[in-house]
Amino acid sequence: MDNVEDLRGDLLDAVAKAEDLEALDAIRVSALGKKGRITGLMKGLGGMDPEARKAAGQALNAVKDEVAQALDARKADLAAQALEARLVTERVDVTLPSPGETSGAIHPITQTWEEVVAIFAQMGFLVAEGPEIEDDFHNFTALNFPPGHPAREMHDTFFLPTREDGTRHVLRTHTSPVQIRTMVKEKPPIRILAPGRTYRCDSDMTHTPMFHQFEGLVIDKTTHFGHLKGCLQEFMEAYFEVKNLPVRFRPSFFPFTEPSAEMDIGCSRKGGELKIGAGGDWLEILGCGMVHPNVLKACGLDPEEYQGFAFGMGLERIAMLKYGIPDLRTFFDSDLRWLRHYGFAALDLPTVHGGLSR
Ligand code: 2NM
Repeated sequence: MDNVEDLRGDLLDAVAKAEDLEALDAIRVSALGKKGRITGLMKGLGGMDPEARKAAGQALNAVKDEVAQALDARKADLAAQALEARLVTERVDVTLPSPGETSGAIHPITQTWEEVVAIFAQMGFLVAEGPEIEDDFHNFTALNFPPGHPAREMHDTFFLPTREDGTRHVLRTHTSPVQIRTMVKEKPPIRILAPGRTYRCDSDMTHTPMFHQFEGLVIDKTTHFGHLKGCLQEFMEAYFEVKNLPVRFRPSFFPFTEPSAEMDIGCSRKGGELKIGAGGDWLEILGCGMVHPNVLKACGLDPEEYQGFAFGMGLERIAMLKYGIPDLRTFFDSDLRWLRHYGFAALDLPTVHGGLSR
């Protein structure tokens, strides 16, 4: 049978020398487990006479407590050492400069948004924003869509549940309601850019239920179609970084403008590759026109006194053209490989003077 003093020495020595939590656990089992050495001695107490049993029992209990305490203390030491080792290897100096290669990137929609804002801001436009949930007046009626007009169906509108007062709100189908809100609130001259999310119940290869639009509005006393042409030509040349870009305007129809036009820019499609610039081919790029007198009236402006132009374009479309992104739906997939490929360096913000893109 084990001598209690020798056993105590053996166990405390082993505990002190244990290098990791596994070794420590093996010692605990060998001492205090079902078949452990201390447990074995405890079982032996039953065969002793009462006097000897009392003395041996006390001694054994004392050793048992001491070993248990040593095990706990060593376990805490090892845990502290492990933490210390981790802190050394995982140390981060937050004051060091960025290593340059960071895992985050600016989404091409954000990049394009900032580029377009920078160009129009340079021309003196203010950015205006508004709610994405709109009422019928701001999304349709004020824009010269009479109730029941078939053009309302053209828009594949998302309708919200009818409210208690009988009104039915919509997810805005364009950012034009922002222009309406501005004309209602402010006196001309008005020069605003309305960027934002828009929604249409449509989903296929070339449509997503949410997409981004940039609309612009200029209202003053003598603003005319020549101003529209010059403004949009200047924008296209700045955005696509092409001088003397050929442009043309074709007649079109929108309820909210008269006359209405579609703007094309020059391009070449040689060898199946699309290139913006001179080249004999044309690419449809945006819709525009002179604001309809009914729209001005709906906003409380006198069409005999004020006139102006408006335009609208899709942000995804102009981003795809500039950055060679072939599939619209990939903008919304949150695919990290795609984001790393098409993303932009953070803090590399576009300015007209500093260059719009890398
Ligand atoms: C377009 C095309 C043409 C437009 C008109 C207005 C408003 F509010 F002034 F009437 N905002 N936006 C407009 C005009 C939008 O998008 C293709």
